[in-house]
Amino acid sequence: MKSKNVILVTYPDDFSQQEGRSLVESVDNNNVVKIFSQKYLGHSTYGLGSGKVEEIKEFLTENKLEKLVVDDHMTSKRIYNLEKATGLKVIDRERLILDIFYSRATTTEAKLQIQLAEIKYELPRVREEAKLAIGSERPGRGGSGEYVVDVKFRDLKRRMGFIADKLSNSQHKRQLYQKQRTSNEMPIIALVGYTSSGKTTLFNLLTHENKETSDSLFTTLSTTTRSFIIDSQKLLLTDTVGFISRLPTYMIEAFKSTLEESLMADIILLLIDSSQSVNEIRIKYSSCWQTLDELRVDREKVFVIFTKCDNAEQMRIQEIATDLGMLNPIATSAKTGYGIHKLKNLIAQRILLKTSGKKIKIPA
Ligand SMILES: Nc1nc2c(ncn2[C@@H]2O[C@H](COP(=O)(O)OP(=O)(O)OP(=O)(O)O)[C@@H](O)[C@H]2O)c(=O)[nH]1
Ligand SMILES: [Mg+2]
Repeated sequence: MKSKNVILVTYPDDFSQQEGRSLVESVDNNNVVKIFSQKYLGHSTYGLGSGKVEEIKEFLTENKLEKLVVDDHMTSKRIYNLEKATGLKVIDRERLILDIFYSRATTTEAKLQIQLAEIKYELPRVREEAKLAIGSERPGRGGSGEYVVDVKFRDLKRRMGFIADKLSNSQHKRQLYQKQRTSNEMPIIALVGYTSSGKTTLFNLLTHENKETSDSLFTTLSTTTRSFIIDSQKLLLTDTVGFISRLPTYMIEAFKSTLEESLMADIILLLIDSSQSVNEIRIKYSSCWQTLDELRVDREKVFVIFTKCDNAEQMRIQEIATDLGMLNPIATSAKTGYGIHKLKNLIAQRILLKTSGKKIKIPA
C-alpha cells in the first residue's frame, strides 16, 4: 500500500510527540512528515491557534499531504473549520484510536465493542454536524434540520441498544465459560499494561502460544485465556487489550466487558516496559493506574512486573521502582528468560498457596 503523508499536531513534550507519531503510523500506512507543536489544543475556531493554522497552510504550499491529525479531542465544528482552512482531511485523537481499533479487531466481540465506542463518539456530534451540513438553516422547531438530527439521533440510539444486546449476549456466554473454569479451581492470572509493554510476548512465553506481537500500538484487541503449568499445577493466563494515556471514559466503558475479565483474576500483573525513559515510564505507570482505578480493580491484587530488562540497566530499574514507590517489582525479560523463574515464584506464592492451601514447589 502506498504510504499517506500526514501532518501531526500535538503537544510540545517528547512523550506526546513520540506517542502521537506511533499512533498515527500504526494505521493506514500513514507517514508523519511534519509535527507541529501546540501548548493548547482547545482554541475555539480550529482547536489550534490561528497562527499555527497559517503556518500549516504555508507548509502546504510546498508539500503534498493527505491528512492532518490533531492529537486531542476536537468538536465537529473545529474539524469542519480546520478542513475548510487547510483543504486536508482532519482526524482527532479519538477518531484515530477508533481507526486503529477497527483495523486490528478480529473477534466479533472486539468489533462490537468498537462499534459501541464509535456510536458514543458520534452521538454528541450529531447535532453539531447537522447544523454544519444545513449551513444557515437552524435546526429549530419544525425545520428540516430538526428532522435530520432526530432521525440520525434515533438511528444511533437504536443501533446502540442493538449492539449492547449482542455484547451482553457474548459477555454472558463468556461469563458462563469463566464460571466453569473457576469452578475447576483454576486460578486466573491477568496481564495488563500500557500498549506495547510486552504482554503478549510474556503470554506466549508462559503458555507456549504464538499470538501476534509487534512494536506497533494496539496489536492485541481481544482477550485470550490459555492454561499454563507451574510444577504440574494448572493455571489460567489472560492477555488483554493495552491501555493508553488520555483515553476517554466512553472508550474504556466500551471495552469494559472484556477488561472485566482481568478484574476477576486472582492476580493482576501490571507490566511496565523498563527499556524506556524515566519520564515515559512515569507517565505510562500513572496512566495504567488511572485506568485500573476506573475499572475498580482491587489494588491488592496488582503486582508490578518490569519487562524488557535485557534493554535496561538494573540500577536504573531500582531507581525507578523507588522513585515511583513500587513495592518489590520483579524485573523480567521474555527475550532472555531473565526473572521468569522469580515471576513464577511470585505467582506460586501469592496465588497457589492462597487458593489451594497446597505448597507448590518451583523447579530450580
Ligand atoms: N528486547 C525485548 N523486547 C521485548 C520483550 N518483550 C516484548 N518485546 C517487544 O516489545 C514489543 C511489544 O510487545 P507485545 O508483546 O506485542 O506488547 P503488548 O503489550 O502485547 O502490546 P499490545 O498488544 O499492542 O498492547 C514487540 O516488538 C516485542 O518483540 C523483551 O523482553 N525484550
Ligand atoms: Mg499484545
